[in-house]
Amino acid sequence: MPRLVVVSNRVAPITEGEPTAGGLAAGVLDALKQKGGIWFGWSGEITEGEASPVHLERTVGSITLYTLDLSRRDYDAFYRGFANGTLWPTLHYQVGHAQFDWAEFDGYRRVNVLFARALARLVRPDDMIWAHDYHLLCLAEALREAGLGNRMGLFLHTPFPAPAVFMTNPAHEALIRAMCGFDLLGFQTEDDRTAFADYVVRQAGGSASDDGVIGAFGRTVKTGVYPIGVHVDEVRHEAEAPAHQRYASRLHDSLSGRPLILSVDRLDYSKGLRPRFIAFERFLERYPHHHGAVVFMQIAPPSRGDIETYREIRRALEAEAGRINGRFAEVDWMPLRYLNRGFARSALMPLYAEAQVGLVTPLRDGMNLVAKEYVAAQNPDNPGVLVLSQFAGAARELDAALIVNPYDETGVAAALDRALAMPRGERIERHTAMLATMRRNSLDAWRDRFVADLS
Ligand code: ADQ
Repeated sequence: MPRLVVVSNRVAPITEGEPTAGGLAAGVLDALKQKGGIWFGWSGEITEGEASPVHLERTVGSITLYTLDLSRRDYDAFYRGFANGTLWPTLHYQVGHAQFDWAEFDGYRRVNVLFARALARLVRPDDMIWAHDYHLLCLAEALREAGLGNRMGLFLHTPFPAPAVFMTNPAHEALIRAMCGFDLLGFQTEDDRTAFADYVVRQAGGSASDDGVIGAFGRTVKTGVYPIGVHVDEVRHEAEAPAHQRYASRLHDSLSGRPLILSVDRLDYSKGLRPRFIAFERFLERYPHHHGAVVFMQIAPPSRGDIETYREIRRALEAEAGRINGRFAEVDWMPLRYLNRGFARSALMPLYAEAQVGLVTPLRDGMNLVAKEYVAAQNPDNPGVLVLSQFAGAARELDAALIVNPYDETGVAAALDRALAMPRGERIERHTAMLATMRRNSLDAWRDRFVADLS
């Protein structure tokens, strides 16, 4: 049986017998457990000299984890530079945050080649290679240059933007040409897939047929839509697990019966945290009957802290949180709780279950698993309400949420007021519809469909 070789920028820390993190890690791990195989990626370590050779990280059952360390120079150009300073903002339509430097693009390609050469020594001719995300757009091209003829697929976890946005990146053509080195390109939504096909047809003179097959740069590539999901029952189970209620019960006690609006994100400008804080302020201005009667909690651990834009957004949020609380707080009520830290998954799911409103308002998001986890964690007999950005991939499936435009702060404020007043019957109806969709598009379905199409 062909093995599966998974390649992602980072390999998730996994230990036998312990629950894994959400999303990518859980989905990938299930696939590897079924088929056996290799997971390869960067170790997270930086060496002061050259990149290290591949080393065996760990063997977990039938899965072998291999990693390599990056040199400082590669880390700066590839990871901090092109991947997170250029591609991430561009793919999320945030071109104002995107920098561009050809030397960083060279570094990005250099690391893709480094990965490819390392992989060439690990894979067998009939292995299937499944690459993940925007760090590895040039991997298949580099693998083919290294002489590999394996089946190769890429799943893009981020959005793929409209061609006019993608073309603000001066390396756009080289990137699309490289992406066409894969046999299968998977996207989160039909919007993303169509945007890619549009580029191929209108900018690259290629072809796109109704069944998703694309012809460009002398290659034929299948494209498909594979919305990533969650293990619905597992999330609910975790949300209720008696052993993990420590934080949830402290939170519950501190609320003294007040309803909770909850947001959980990595601290990233694409997640729309600042406009969300302003929308909450607008909500307090326009609906004063909620004063003293509701609490908004934002959980946002810092991410990518060595990139200046990320330090800026952190400073801006701290200032906004202080200003809003200073303006509205009472001696016995603090409207906004801002927690600059992460929680273990086992503690997070019970927190979702405490919240009457899940507020998920990214400016753009490939999918957004927090939205799905929030829905899955709810008590079906008395569920909370999801307020969801129209620009999250999840909005394509979860159309029974209260859908908002995150740029419309007044609209978000109105949705919060509506969510807090929503009768139980309507909440159950919306929740039931979302849960049914999420069961259809589960994490298992995501993985099985991608792997089946790749093979
Ligand atoms: P992310 O941008 O990281 O992922 P998201 O999908 O919301 O965004 O979160 C991934 C996981 O991280 C979730 O399982 C969530 O529980 C966890 N997480 C998020 N914030 C956390 C916090 N503050 N504390 C603890 N855990 C937290 C990228 C894309 C998304 C896409 C996923 C998967 O940007 O659009 O949904 O990959 O494809």
